[in-house]
Amino acid sequence: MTSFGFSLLATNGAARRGRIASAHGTAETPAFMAVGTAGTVKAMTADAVRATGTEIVLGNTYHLMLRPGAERVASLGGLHRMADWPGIILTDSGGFQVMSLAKLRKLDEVGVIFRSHIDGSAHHLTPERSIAIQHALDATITMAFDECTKFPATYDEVAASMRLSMRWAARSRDAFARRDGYGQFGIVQGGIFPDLRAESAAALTDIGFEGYAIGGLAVGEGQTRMFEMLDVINPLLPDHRPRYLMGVGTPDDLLGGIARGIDMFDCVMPTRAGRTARAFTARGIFNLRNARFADDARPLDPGCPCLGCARHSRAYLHHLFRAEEMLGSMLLTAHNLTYYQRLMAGARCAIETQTFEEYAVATREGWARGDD
Ligand code: PRF
Ligand code: ZN
Repeated sequence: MTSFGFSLLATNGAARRGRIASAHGTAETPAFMAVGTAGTVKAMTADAVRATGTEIVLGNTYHLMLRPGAERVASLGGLHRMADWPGIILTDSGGFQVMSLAKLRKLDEVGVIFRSHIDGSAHHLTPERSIAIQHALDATITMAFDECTKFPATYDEVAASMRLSMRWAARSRDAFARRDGYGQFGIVQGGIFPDLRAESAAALTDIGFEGYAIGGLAVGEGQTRMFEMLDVINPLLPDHRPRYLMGVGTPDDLLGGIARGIDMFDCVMPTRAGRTARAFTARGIFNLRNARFADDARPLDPGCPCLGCARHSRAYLHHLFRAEEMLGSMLLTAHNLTYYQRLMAGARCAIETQTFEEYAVATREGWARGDD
């Protein structure tokens, strides 16, 4: 059995090209992970997800504990088996989703008590329970239980929230059952305060995790401040462990994150946009519902190998969305994930050839040029 590991294969400035090895296979980094909240990447079969070049799928403790229930997933052979995804699965720990989705939340030192957004039932999530649920789901990568500090917040509020997350991180580590090929990531918090970010990074590296995530960003602070925080945090994290920027982002956020040393990203953006007719392309973002596509016989994004681009016209995609046909969402989700994965593949190749900056510049130029 392979043990969980991260090898750094090349660097280009602060940008890193690496590989994650695990019990469920390998993943090339920088990596974009597809969001599969409820045990499915919405509108996609597992084969279709694989065909986009995706190597890691994300699952959510919060959603899966409520429906169908962690023990039920375990009795169905775990999330890999249930969802036909033998590859790497990373599960988020639940705290972030409780705060954004659940009702009647009450947070204290022990954990969070909340009511389900589905049926109003009461639940208690603690670091210990979150880690046990992620184990039952058979997550390859388990996330520590944290509080994503709201933005904006005062220095004292952010400090108290971050220190609670660090105590929860220690309890999450104690609760984690070490198994060959499985890993656990700690989550750096501390808002937009450099000294709190540094304190958090030090607390987590003292505990020692297989990887480190950066949480509490992309919550309204804006790209400039997010990038400033990455410049502060990344140099404080160990070189030989993967770094994951949670819930980010736009294609431009990914280029900026990679340039600053991030190895892993996840975001609902490509999948959610795909279901609402928005397409990411080499020439920027298109809304396929727009009337200008009604007679456009060209492929959506020439050179894209996805089904929608290889076999269909912009006019057909436009028609599918106007007619509210499910295939529109399916094809455009697959396209957007393919776009994100090709962007990452291009970045990996550019880092290897020491041309990442040129790659980023040329990619941004393509977006700015727009459609012909
Ligand atoms: N913590 C956790 N999950 C998250 C975040 C966080 O801070 C974010 C913030 N962008 C997204 N997902 N556990
Ligand atoms: Zn495509």
